[in-house]
Amino acid sequence: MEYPAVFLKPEVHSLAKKYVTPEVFEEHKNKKTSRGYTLLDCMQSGIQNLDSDTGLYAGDEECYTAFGNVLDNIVEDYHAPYKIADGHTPDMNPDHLNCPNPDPEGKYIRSTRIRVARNLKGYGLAPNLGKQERLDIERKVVEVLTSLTGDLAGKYYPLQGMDEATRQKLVDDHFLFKKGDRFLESAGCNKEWPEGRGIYHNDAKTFLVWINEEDQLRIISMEKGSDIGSVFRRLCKAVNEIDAKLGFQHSPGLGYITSCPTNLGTGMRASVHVKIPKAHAHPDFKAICDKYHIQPRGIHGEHSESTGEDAGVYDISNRRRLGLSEVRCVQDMYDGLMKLLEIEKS
Ligand code: ADP
Ligand code: ILO
Repeated sequence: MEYPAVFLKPEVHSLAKKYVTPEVFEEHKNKKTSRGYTLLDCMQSGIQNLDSDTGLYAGDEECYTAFGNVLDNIVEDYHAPYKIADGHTPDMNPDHLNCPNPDPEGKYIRSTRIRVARNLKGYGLAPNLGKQERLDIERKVVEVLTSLTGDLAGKYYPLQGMDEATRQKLVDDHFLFKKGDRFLESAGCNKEWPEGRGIYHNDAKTFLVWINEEDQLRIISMEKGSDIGSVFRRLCKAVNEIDAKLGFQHSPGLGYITSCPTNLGTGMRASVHVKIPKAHAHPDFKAICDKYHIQPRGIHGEHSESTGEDAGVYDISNRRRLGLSEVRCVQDMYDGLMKLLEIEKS
């Protein structure tokens, strides 16, 4: 097993390159997790995508501890100033949130969405799942989801056999994932696509669960407008009920375990689609985003741009996920959003 020579190219700036030096690689290259995953397996996405920022995915929970300090270093660098020894404390109590509707007249905010990533205890993570395991996970999760009641009651729509027009409409309307991007492809998350993948949702499409994409579950609450409290309340209810029935992979220092180290902790991304052309053009836009720990994206998912009739509409979300509670993640998004709205209005 050779150190990936492409990492020596100057354009590679990933955290994987930073922490897996040739010496470190030599030290850990022959180690395997009990599910047979190696450090080189974890690094595939960064090797095949030289523009990666992180450049590494875990194939199972054990990867986070199997290769000396490599993953700890990557986690602590991405989630700085958090230290794994500090410990991560969850809080999914919606009563602790203080987010009065930021745009009751609906002038700026089109929609609000909060998602968490979760994986079931006793299984590998997406890059290292066999076909049968993926199908088992799908069956177990669907069984629990279809037992939910009230506003969480809905139906499961498997990707296998879904007609193309329905699938495309779900993607265009921001409900469904696209086929995993090149990063996920090279991490091994797209194997046997689309078998075992699908989406559960209620009739109103305000509660949705993606099954077997980058993580086994992406639990999503979303709605038009800007009632962040309502979106968070629905999410908490759903996540707490599902957790009680299935049990999620979790560790005291890493929080909820996810395949991408950037999602560890809460696994949460709380976002609004908001029209802020002026704030976006402001010279301090990036500095404000950094100060408030928020991240701007185009509105068609990560790595997308906002163009055409969507020009000026951005996806604004929390950037921090580990070492702070779910409540605090939503609060980060809210505080940053309020600052951007203040600039937009002035
Ligand atoms: P994530 O990692 O949170 O799933 P993506 O950026 O890949 O993020 O987005 C997934 C889908 O969710 C995309 O279709 C995106 O447009 C949609 N989405 C994200 N935030 C919102 C929002 N606030 N309102 C409506 N749709 C959203
Ligand atoms: N693997 C990519 C993307 C990392 C963060 N995004 C997601 C979807 N996990 C990279 O290393 O740049």
